[in-house]
Amino acid sequence: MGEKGATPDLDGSDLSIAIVVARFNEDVTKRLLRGAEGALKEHGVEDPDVFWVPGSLELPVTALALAEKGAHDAIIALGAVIRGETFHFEVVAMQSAQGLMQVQLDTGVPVAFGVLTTEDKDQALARSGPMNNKGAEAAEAALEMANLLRQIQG
Ligand code: INI
Repeated sequence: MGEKGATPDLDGSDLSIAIVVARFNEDVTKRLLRGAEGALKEHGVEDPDVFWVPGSLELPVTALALAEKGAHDAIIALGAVIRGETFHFEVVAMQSAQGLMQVQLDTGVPVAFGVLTTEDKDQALARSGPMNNKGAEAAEAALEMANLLRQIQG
C-alpha cells in the first residue's frame, strides 16, 4: 500500500459531512461552527448538514444515529465545556469525549472532536476565534480522516 497520509488529503469536494453542535455555551459554539463551516468551504464542502443538540452530553448519541444511518463520510462534533461554569465539568468533558470515541470505533465513521474543554470563558473565546479555531481544526481532521479511511477501505 506504500505510504499514505504524510500529506493530508483535505479535498472535500466528493465528501458528505455532518456537523453536530451543542447549544450550551452557544456564544462559543456558534464561533466553532463558523470556523468549521469556513474550513469545509475552503476545502470544497458547500453544504454540510448541521444538527443542534442541547449540550455536549447529547453529541455522542446524535453522532451515533448519523453514523449508523451511513449518509455521511465524517462527522464533526462541536461543544464547549467550561470549568468555571459547571460543578460537573469532568463528567461532561469525559463522557462527551468517551462517547464520541466509542461512536467512531463502533461504526468506523470518523468523528472529529471539536469540543473545547477550558478553565474559563476567555480561553474558550481564544480558541474559537478567526485565527485559532478548534472548529476549523476539527473540520480539517474530519476531511483528512474521511479521505484516508476511504483510501484504506478501497
Ligand atoms: N454542556 C456543555 O456542552 N457544556 C457545559 O459546560 C455544560 N455544563 O456546564 O454543565 C453542559 N452541560 C449540559 C449537558 O451537556 C447536557 O445537555 C445536560 O446535562 C442534559 O443532558
